[in-house]
Amino acid sequence: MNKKFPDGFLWGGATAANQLEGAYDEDGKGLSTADVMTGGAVDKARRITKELEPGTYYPSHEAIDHYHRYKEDIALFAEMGFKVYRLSIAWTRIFPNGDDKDPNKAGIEHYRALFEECRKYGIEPLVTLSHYEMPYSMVRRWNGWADRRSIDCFVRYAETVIREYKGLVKYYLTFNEINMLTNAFGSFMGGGILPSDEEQEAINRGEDPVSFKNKRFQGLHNMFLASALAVKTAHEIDPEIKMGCMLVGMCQYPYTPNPADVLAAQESMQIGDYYCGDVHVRGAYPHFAERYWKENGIKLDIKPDDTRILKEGKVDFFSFSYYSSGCVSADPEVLSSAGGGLHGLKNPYLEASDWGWTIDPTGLRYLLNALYDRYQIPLMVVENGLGAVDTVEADGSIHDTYRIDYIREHIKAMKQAVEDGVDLMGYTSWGCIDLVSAGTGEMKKRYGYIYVDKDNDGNGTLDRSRKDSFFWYKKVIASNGEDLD
Ligand code: BGP
Repeated sequence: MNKKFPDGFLWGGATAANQLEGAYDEDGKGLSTADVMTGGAVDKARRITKELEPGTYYPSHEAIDHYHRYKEDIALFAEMGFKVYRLSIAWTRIFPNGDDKDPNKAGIEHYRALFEECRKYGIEPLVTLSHYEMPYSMVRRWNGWADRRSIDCFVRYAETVIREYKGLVKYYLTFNEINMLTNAFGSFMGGGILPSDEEQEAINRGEDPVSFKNKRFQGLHNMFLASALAVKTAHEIDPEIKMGCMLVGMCQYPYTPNPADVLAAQESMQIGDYYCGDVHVRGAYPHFAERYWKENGIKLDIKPDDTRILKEGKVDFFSFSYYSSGCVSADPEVLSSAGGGLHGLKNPYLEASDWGWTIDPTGLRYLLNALYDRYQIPLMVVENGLGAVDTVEADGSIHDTYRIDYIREHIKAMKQAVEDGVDLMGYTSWGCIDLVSAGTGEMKKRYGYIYVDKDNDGNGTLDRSRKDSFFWYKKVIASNGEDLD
């Protein structure tokens, strides 16, 4: 069997405003959560400074200056043959404080020009409404998504942009990697939620205090409502618009065939993937939610109308990021000795990147099948790629064969899933142009087909150049995923 990628398959790349735009305070933009995060490294967490500290380096402030160079960058995407470009709108360019009386015209016009530039080349914009940033003013005043007031702010923002860009933008995602909120690590980037001093102390001891878990799960509930209302509104504005959710694709294997590990892995995917996926796709919490809330001391404020709102705002497609897989164990000894990180315990069968993320193309096929089994709506892989250090040769060339190998194997896995019968709409690899890492704030963790001359300390010309992977990906797109050599 050699089923091909469907005609019209959406090949392209993905970015996020706070990781590439820069111009953090230009043309009326407000301060966002990303703007108060310092640089970090693989072994050094990024700091959140409650005020901007003079002399501290904040990677988002200039990033790769895409705000001023978007025409050059989109021309390069077009040269690769992109059919789609996934980007996010900085909420703070439209509503600098979240609840401003009127939207900021300069912000609206900026994105209109950017979308028109994409359309000029026949590139379909795929827009994330909130990608790891929100107005910091909403955090200061009411701790971000922990408070229901954020719902109205988001819905007004979503409605404003969806109306403004009617006819220009057909595909939207509501929240980037919304399920990161199930994890303490994702609370600020994903939900603008800060722990109290007491909670922070417990987190520093490696705990996840009940009160903080409560804030995050309430935050998630508020975001689900906001997403559902945005979906409903978008469909009313233009029935042609397709709305998607966006999750971290969590692929979790049992560490051993011990039934206790198998069950632990199942539970991990239930909370990791299906808790958020079900609310978005089925419009209701899954069967296991109640027990989870009870056992974790989570008490949600669910209003009588909420159930109806969630039902009325089901998404049209399911999108997710996929970088790595992890293992789960029920054995405390393994838990303390196996090593690992964000994605789970380290899998002894897999190699890992320099940042410790295991490389597992088979996991992508596994996850595509698992998600399609459950949801039966079109899927899209909207992030995937290898964060790696690149070396620029004396003649300026960059031979990033490791990146080509990584992406090739993942495209093969997607093709297998298509042959399995999965309805897959498209693929946008992450960081198609080098940008700031979300996790570490570094520049040297590069994902791009396009190199950007800038280092971790902010030095460099910001000049763009084509890596070997640029020419390779161009061939992949031109052959609709057939020519992978
Ligand atoms: C996802 C985020 C992206 C992105 C990517 C790579 O979680 O949606 O914003 O940055 O991961 O992660 P990192 O930048 O930490 O390498």
